[in-house]
Amino acid sequence: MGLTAAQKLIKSHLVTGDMTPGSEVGLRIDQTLTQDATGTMAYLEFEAMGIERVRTELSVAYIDHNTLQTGFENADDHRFIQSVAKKRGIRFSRPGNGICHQVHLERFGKPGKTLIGSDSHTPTGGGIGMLAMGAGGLDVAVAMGGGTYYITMPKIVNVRLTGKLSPYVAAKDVILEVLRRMTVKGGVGKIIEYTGDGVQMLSVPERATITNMGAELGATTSVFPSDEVTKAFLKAQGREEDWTPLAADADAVYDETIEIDLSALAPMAAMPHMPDRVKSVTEIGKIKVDQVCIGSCTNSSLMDMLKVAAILKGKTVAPTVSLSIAPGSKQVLNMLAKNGALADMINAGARILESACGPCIGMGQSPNSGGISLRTFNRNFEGRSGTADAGIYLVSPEVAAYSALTGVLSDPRELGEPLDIAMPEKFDVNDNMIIPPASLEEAKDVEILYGPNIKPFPTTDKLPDSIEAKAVLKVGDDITTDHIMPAGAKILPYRSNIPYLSQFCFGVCDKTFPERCKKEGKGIVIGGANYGQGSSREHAALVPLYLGVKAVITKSFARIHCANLINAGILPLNFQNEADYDEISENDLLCLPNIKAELKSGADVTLEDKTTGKQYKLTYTLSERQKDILLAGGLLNYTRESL
Ligand code: MIC
Ligand code: SF4
Repeated sequence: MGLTAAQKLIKSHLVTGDMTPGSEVGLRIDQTLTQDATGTMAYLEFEAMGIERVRTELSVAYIDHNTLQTGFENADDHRFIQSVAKKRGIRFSRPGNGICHQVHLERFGKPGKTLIGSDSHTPTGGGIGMLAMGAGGLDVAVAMGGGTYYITMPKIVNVRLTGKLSPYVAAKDVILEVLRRMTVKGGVGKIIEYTGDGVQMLSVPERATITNMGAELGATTSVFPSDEVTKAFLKAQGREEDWTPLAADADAVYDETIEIDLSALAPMAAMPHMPDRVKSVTEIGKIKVDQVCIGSCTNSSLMDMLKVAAILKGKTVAPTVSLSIAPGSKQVLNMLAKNGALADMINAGARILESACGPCIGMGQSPNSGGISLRTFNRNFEGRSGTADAGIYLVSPEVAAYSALTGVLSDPRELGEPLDIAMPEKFDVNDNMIIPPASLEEAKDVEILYGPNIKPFPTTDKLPDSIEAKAVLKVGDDITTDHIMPAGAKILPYRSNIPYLSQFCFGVCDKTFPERCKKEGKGIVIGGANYGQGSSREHAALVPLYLGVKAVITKSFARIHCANLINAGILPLNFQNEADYDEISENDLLCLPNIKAELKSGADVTLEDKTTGKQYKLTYTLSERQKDILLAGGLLNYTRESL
C-alpha cells in the first residue's frame, strides 16, 4: 500500500510508534521556531533543562508579537531571547524582520523536513512540503535539546483540488470553504493533505495561506506536495538547493476525501466570532465597515500585498473606514517600497504598520465600539481585537482592499478587469536582520540577560492519591485559549510574569475567576467540546496551574492545549457520557477519590459530586508516557526524573 505525502514525512522522522491512527508516535524534529510572546517562557524552560547548545539542524527565534513596547517589559524580553539565542546556537530574527511564519517560509522552510514552533500557525510550513506543527513552549524547548516530539498519529484527509481560482477569488476562500465544510472541530486528530490538479495552480504563498489557517480546523497540520512550483519559489528565494520533491504515492489510501472545485468558489467571509461561520460575501450582503486590517501570517506575502496595492492604486479609502496594512516581512516591505506599490497604498490612505503581528493579536488598532472590522487574519474570536463588542470578519486581501474603498463589505469581482500579478523570478534577499549565533568558543562568554519582568514559572508536585476541589468554573463549547488566557496590548507584555498574568485568566468568561480560584487555593474547570482551541500558548495551562487548577473535565480537548495541560501537570479528563456535563454545576464540590491508582492501572476515573451525591465516570486519552508525566507532576519533573 502506498503512502500519502504526510505519511512519508512522518515515516522518515519516526523515532517511536507504528503509525496506527490514534496511537502515539515520536518524531525527530529538524527545525524549531519560537516567537517572542511564547519564546520567553520556552527559553526559560530550555535554560531550566541545562543544555549547552541546541541539537536541531536549525532553530530560529523570531520577534514579531510583542513589538508595541509600551514599557520596558517587551524590550527586556527581546534582549533575554537575543542573549539565549546567541549563547545556545539559535538564529535571532530581529524585530522589524517580519512575522515568524512568513519569514520562515521565505528563508528557512525546506520540503521534507519537520518543524515545530511555539505558535499554532507553524503549519504555514506545510505550504512548502514540510511537516510543520504548533506546540507548547516546553515541547519546543525539549525538541531544541534534541528530544523527540510526540503526537497522536493522525488520520489523513485528502482535500482534492480541481479547476482554477477565478479572478478575485483567493487562497483565503479555499481555506474558508474547508472551514465551512469541516468546522473548527473537524480537523482534530487529522492531517489535511492537499492533492489534485488544482494544486499546481497555487503558488507557495497561496498554499501557505491554506495550511496556515488549517490551524483553525484544529488539525495537527496541513501539507501540500513539493513540486515544480515549490522549486520555482525556492529558486526565487535563492535557495534552489533546498528543494526536494514530495508527493503522495498513486495508490496512497486516505481516511477521508473532500473534493473542492476551485473554479466554483466565490469570495467568502467568516463572520463573528468563529472562523467556521463562513458565508459568501454576496450572501452576507453589503454591511457597513468601520475598519479594514490587511496582514498577519495568513495573508501578508508579496503577492497578497501587490494585489492590495493594485486595487487601491489611484483611489482613496472610504471616509468612514480606517485601513491598516502590515506587510509580512522586511523582504515584502522592501520590494513594495522599491516597485512603488507601497506609495500606491500610502496615497490611498492606508496606515502602514511595521512587519509584525500587530492588530491580529490585539497589539494596537482595536476597532471602535461595536465596530465592524474586515481582517485578512485567521482568528475572529470574541474580544481578541481588543474591543469586546467589535465584530470581526475574516476575508481575503482582495475583499479587504475593495471593501476599504467602498466602505461596505463588497465582492471584488465587481471590479471586472482581472489583476495581472505574477510571482517575481527573484525575491530581494538580504538576511541582515537575522543574527547568527556565537561560535561554540565565543558562546562561553555570552551572558544571559534576565530583565525584572521575568518571574519564575509555576511547577507542581507529584500527582496525589486523590483530589478534592470545587468546580471553580463551568464553560461551554469551543472555549479558545484567548478566553482562558487573553492576549492584547495590555496583557501580552507580561508573558514572562505568570503571577501578573493570572489576574486576567478567563476574563472574557468571568472576571471574578482569578480571585475566586486563588481564594479556594485549588479548583477543577468544567468545559464543553473542543476546549482550548486556538493558540499554542502554554500560558493557558501555566496560569490556571498557578491559580490552583488541578484538573479540567470536558467533552473534548483541542490538541495543543491538551498537550500543554499534560506538560504542566494538570489532568485533562473527559466525560464518559457527555450528558453528565449538564448535571454538574459551578461551585459543586468535586472529588476524584482514586485518581492516582486509576490512572496507573488504566481504569476509568471516578468522579464524585459531593454537592449532589452523584457519581460519574471519566475517561482520558493518554499514552503511557503522558500518564507518567502527569504522575510526576509535569514534563519538567518527568524529564528530571528520567535523567
Ligand atoms: C495567536 O495567533 O493566537 C498567537 C498569538 O500567535 C498564538 C501564540 C501566543 O499566544 O503567543 C498562537 O497562535 O499560538
Ligand atoms: Fe501573529 Fe496573528 Fe499569526 Fe498569531 S495568527 S502568529 S498573532 S500574525
